[in-house]
Amino acid sequence: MTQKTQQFIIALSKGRILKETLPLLAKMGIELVDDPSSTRKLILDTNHDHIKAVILRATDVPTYVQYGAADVGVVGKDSLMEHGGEGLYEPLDLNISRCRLMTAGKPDMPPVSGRLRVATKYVKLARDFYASRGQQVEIIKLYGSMELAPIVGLADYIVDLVDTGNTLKANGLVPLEHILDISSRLVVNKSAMKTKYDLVQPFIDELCQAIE
Ligand code: PRT
Ligand code: MG
Repeated sequence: MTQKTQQFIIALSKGRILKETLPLLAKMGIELVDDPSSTRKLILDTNHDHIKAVILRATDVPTYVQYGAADVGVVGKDSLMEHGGEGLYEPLDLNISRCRLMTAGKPDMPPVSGRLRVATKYVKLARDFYASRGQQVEIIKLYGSMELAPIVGLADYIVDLVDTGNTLKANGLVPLEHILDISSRLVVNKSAMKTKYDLVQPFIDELCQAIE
């Protein structure tokens, strides 16, 4: 009796991480059949019948992999830590889409009396950072354009990703405290690591070689 080949599903983060992940997959001999920038399909075929890819919002990648809807995923350390990482292994640092998580604000801010107001989409990371310094803060959850918040007086500071610093500068803000170095990681569903070991382990090994 022939055994049915198990499916292997890779969850990829949209945007800049996807752009940097596809060349790594190509080095491993995995290529998307559908063009991710034009297709309306949500489950994409690859040149391997048993390997499929789903392209998701970065913040959803850890959730898909945690629940086993995808076996592995590629996601920024920022999204991963904000998710919490339950049910996931993180075997590889892909060293792509690097940036820093920082606090930022207006230059020459006078000391804030009372509780700081901090705008961010990284509620958990921001709370942990200020808690570690014993600072009382009110976190204001935003979904984008964090740089606007200090300018219009919505918040005293922001917690956001910084790469070149150009976005902060263009908005009259300065980077202040460095919280965390960010890069993209491979995450693996903990039970897939056991039940699909013969697919997962070679994938990890080949991706590791592709990074070098
Ligand atoms: O999804 P969303 O629209 O909120 O983010 P995005 O479109 O800015 O980025 P996207 O979706 O392409 O990729 C997001 C992921 O890429 C993050 O989860 C990080 O892991 C990683 N990454 C690496 C970055 C950056 N570098 C980065 N510079 N994500 C976002 N930025 C943004 C930052 O938020 C700020 O607005 O770029 C701006 C700062 O860049 P500089 O060069 O001006 O400092
Ligand atoms: Mg985006």
